[in-house]
Amino acid sequence: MKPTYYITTPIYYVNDVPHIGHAYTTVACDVLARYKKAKGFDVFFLTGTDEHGQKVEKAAMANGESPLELADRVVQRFQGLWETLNVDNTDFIRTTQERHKQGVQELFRLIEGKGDIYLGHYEDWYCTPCEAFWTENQLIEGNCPDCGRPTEKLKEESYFFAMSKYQDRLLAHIEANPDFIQPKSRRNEVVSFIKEGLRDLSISRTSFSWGIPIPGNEKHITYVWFDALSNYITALGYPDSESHNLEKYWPCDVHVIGKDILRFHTVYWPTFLMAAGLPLPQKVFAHGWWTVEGQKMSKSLRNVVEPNMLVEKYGIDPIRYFLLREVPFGLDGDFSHAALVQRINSDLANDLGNLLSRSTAMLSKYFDGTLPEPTEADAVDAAFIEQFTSALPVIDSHLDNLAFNKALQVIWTLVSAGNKYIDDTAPWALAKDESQRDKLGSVLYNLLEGMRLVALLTAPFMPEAGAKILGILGEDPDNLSLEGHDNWGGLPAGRSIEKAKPLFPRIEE
Ligand code: ME8
Repeated sequence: MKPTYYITTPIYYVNDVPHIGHAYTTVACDVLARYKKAKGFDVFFLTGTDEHGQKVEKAAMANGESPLELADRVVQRFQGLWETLNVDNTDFIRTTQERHKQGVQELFRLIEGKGDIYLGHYEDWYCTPCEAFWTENQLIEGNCPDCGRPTEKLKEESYFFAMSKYQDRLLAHIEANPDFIQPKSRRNEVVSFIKEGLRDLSISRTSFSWGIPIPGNEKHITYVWFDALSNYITALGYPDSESHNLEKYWPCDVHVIGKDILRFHTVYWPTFLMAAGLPLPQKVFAHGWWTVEGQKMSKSLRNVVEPNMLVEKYGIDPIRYFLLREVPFGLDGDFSHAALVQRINSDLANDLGNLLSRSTAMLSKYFDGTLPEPTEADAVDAAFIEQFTSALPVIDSHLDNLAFNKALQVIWTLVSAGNKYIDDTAPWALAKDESQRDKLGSVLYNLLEGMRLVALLTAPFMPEAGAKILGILGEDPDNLSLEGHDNWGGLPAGRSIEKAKPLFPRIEE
């Protein structure tokens, strides 16, 4: 049986349309999902939408539509974008789906049955126009931090989850599993937060109605984070499923999230799971945030980067590449058009595109496009080949650590090695000397075989380019498997390979 790999994105709120930040998380997960598939894993890659809660209810009201109408409309924007970006998710969960609703209610019942959910009162400062509760610390001179109007102390009946009970167990788990929260700086942040003391968590609301009713007391709806976090198991069919996906894929290998929702995933979610007697996720990785041309992305600044526009202008693969190459995953980064154009022109058009054009053009010119048999490798050839074989495990370990930019750096050292190999071996000089014919043949074989491996390694990041290069090399563009295909020497001599057209056009701005 194949080993399994379960990876998730956050489920995105439908009160906002998708932007570059959402694309970032989802593409990152797609790259890992594709890579693990290529390595022979049975992959379950989940994304979806978070459709309940007051924010969605309000956005719908402002638009004069029902929350579900809003959700039905916006979910298409997300699904459409993932299709455009070549995101190959296994499932897409919407929290308004019946399967999810049932799972959430079951999880509530289970935890309640174990005695970790109780009915009490939630008391805080309430802003009636905003329909929002605020803690004393959040108020600005006693007024609502959002609208500035006066607030009043209000008591609302609420169900509570006994989160405080799990404080020590959670800390012990984090200590015993150093990889549970990544990167390390985030882990320290969570540990300090827990050490300040966990309070029981209000997990129901009565002040609005757009949510999953609490079983047995329908005056209450489920708090949106209890609802949303459960998606990671309801999508697998929790509490049980004919597909047995829960037994097969849970606990997940990694929840990939933005740093904004770290606490929900590393404090709330694990303690819910502990209460339910379910295993915890293996890893939660919080990536950084993108700013745009140095500024925070916001509707009011009108600087929200719309991924569809970028794709139209620059293409899918370059955007996918840029997002993961530019900034170390885990750190904040800045999106700028200049940086994007620079990456496309130098890494893609110059380095990768030129290597393919030069190699196939020389094969055409010197061997009529027929791949020669490689003869014995001399020191230069051996060193070139060795770079490829030694790079594979390094790339593998970088991807296991979600160090996408490092993995790409290593792949690009191979691309550079190819260009340097051409300069060092000077095929044009070898071609002038008939006695060097075998040597010339080996050089071209090695270049194109290197190209094949580069294509396979690049394919998770740039599926179109990867498949295109493989097609040019006469390989099956649908077979992106790295299992048994990542050994040196896969290209059969004698094959016809045509001169490639430029893979990435240079962007002139
Ligand atoms: O928080 N840079 O949904 P959401 C990088 N529904 N990533 C960004 C970003 C930026 N500027 N802006 C958003 C929610 N993101 C909840 C999640 S999960 C059980 C429920 C990404 O629509 C990042 O991954 O606000 C962040 O965590 C996510 O979008 C938040 O999406």
